[in-house]
Amino acid sequence: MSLGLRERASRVLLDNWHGQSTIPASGLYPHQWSWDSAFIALGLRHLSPRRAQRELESLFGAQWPDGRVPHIVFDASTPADAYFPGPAFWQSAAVTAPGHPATSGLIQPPVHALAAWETFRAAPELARERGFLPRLYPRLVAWHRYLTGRRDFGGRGLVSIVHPWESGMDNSPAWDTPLSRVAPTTSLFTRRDLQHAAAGERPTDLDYGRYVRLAQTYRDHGYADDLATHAFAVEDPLTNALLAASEAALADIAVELGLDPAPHLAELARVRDALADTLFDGGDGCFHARDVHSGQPLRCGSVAGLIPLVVPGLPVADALVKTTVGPRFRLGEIGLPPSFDLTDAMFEATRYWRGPAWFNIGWLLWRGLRLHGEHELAATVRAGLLSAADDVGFREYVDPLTRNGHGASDFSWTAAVILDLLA
Ligand code: 9WN
Repeated sequence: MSLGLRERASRVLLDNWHGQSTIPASGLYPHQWSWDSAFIALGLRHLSPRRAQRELESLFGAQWPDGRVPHIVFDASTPADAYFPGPAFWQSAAVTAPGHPATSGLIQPPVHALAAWETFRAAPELARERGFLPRLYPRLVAWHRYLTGRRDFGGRGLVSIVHPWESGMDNSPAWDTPLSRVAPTTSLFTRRDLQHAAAGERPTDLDYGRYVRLAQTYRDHGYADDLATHAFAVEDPLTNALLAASEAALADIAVELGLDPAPHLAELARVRDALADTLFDGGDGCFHARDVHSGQPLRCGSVAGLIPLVVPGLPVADALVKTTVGPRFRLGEIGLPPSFDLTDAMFEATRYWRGPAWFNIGWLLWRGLRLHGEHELAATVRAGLLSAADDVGFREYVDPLTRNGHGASDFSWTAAVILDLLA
């Protein structure tokens, strides 16, 4: 099984390579996406370490002067109307230097330093020869500085996201309450996603109207980061957990570069403590996002609440492990992580981030479980992900109960994490 699967996964990454970076999937996602590129590099490093390095370098080549790494870098050779919202919507040229690639103005979860370190480890000699880490490290530091310096709207040492697209888990039920306060846009727009995917597996039109309104407002304020501009501002456990894990990776990178890792280790400890002190719910055995405007926890069964397992030294890892195997996620039994609580009435097995299992989330849990010594459960997750991909191909997401595939086919990060699990 493994040999064929590896070859098929490699083929997906080769086909989706666009010269300098990899698209998530043809049709639905024809440009470069930020956190996709990080997961893609984790797989590409086994296929072509040089391409894996390029993947991250081209993403950081589109970094903004303020340090933010945009969630989409538009491919200039792709028709402008291939994806909505495209370059004309975001108008990034107004805030970046001439010649800068066209991008969106939002961010995505900061898994990049972790991917950069793992990419380095796959081919240290080549990376040293190419100056991969010396060039990337200052950019990674500026990225984290943007997040901690410009996005701490709650004043509690955690990063706030200002749009559901920033969470990477766009229509998660966790965002329903803060999103309900957002008036949908009155502008007319065409949803290109529905030309490539079934409406029942995507966010609703009402969701999209609100997504567009939030993005328009941010853009119309010159992408300024002040809380008053943002109707939606939440502290998300997944974003902050990946920031902490990436600080740990920055410490490793600093050592490789002969620099002092201590500031990164201090930052890791600071974010970890802030997470555990403020977003962990002991009664529920998981982390909840917090709505910065209302000050209320967004109690809901999103799998994002389990992702802090990737944080080294997390003091509440045992409680999280218990939750992963309990009735809400049944990870030990089904081997695939539902994106939402299976026992909740809002669970929808095939609608995007409201129930389906995603391979990048499975990879993060696999990594987190191993980090905390849960090797047997990690092996179950690995086997679940591999057999699902073998059965249905490299789909964007799968129904965690029937294992039927949904969303895009030949989806890059699915292929990439499978390659990594096979390595
Ligand atoms: C909006 C590319 C991206 C992923 C996100 C996923 C989806 C975009 C969309 O696709 O979001 O950014 O058009 O729906 O939710 O996690 O990065 O694969």
